Amino acid sequence: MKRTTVRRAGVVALALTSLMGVGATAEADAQRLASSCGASVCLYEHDDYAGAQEDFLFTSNGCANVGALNNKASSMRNPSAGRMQFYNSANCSGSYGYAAAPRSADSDLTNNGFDNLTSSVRRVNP
Ligand SMILES: [Ca+2]
Ligand SMILES: [Ca+2]
Repeated sequence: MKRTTVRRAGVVALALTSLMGVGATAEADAQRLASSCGASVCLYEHDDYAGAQEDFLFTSNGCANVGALNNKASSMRNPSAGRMQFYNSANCSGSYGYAAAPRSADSDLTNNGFDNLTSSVRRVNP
């Protein structure tokens, strides 16, 4: 099995989310809308950065397969300086169907024809 230089941070992010108190929900929601992505690129299950979140931390250019959110991502944040390409197939095979510019976010992938399709993400140079 080919090793990748990509480290998955999704488990950490989910653990932090579960530690937030009930009283902090409204504040947490506001914070989430402002920015909830501390990794290189983050996928969200629903539009407007809602639902489950999966984080990807790229330390170099490379490809990462989507885990729990495979074929479920409906919005994304890319706070990194890298351009990200989203693929319908695993292992970034074939041609990408969506590209995220550095420091960009998209609250709804539907208008890009890529709702619930992303199976892998590749970081490439801008
Ligand atoms: Ca979805
Ligand atoms: Ca797919």
